Amino acid sequence: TSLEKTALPLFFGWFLCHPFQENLRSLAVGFLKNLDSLEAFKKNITDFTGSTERDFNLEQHFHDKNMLHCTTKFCDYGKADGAKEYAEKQAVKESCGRVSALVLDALFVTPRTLGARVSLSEEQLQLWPRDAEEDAVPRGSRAHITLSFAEGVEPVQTGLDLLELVRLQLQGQEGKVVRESGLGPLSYYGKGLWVLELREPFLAPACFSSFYG
Ligand code: 2AM
Repeated sequence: TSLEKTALPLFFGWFLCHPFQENLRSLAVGFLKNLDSLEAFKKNITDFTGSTERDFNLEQHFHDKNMLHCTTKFCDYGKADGAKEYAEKQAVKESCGRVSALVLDALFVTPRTLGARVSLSEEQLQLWPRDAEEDAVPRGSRAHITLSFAEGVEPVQTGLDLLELVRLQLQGQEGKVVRESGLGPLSYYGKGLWVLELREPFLAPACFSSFYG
């Protein structure tokens, strides 16, 4: 019915429970500070600044973002393909309001976005849409939390940046380990893509819900 159509949200996803939002933000700020101070990062600064040489500060490059979450289905109030079908799935209906633990196993940064990679459990994959990524990558590869993005960047970009990393890794590229930090190895993959693989994953309880905005 038309009434149901109007009920489709902007998106569905897992929303980080409160103290964990702050903890993750702190982790991300530490990551940026660390990266900013690295010689290897400075050497490749034109990835971020273009050809121009100028004062550059990673933390100022990225805006703070509130309400940290992992999007499952972007519905665009029903305009996105498959939005209605997704909203009507039994698993989706039953899961609204449920809390599960998200496993964050890496932080990544590009000139466009700052994100955390999420490794979904079998149960969480039940809520992952079929059309989130193409067949060439394992299901759930795109799952992430956007921590921030640079000015002028579209919100959809973080997932695309993560998919780029996944593709590189599937091709056998490992990146160049630039530093062994306390949290894990920090690698450079070229073209401004930096990845911190977390030795100890960050566990974040998160509530599955729709978001209307
Ligand atoms: P995000 O998941 O990387 O944060 C509202 O814009 C939310 O939906 C944001 O969380 C955003 O990105 C996500 N989003 C926006 N456009 C999208 C798209 N075309 N495909 C998938 N997710 C999208």
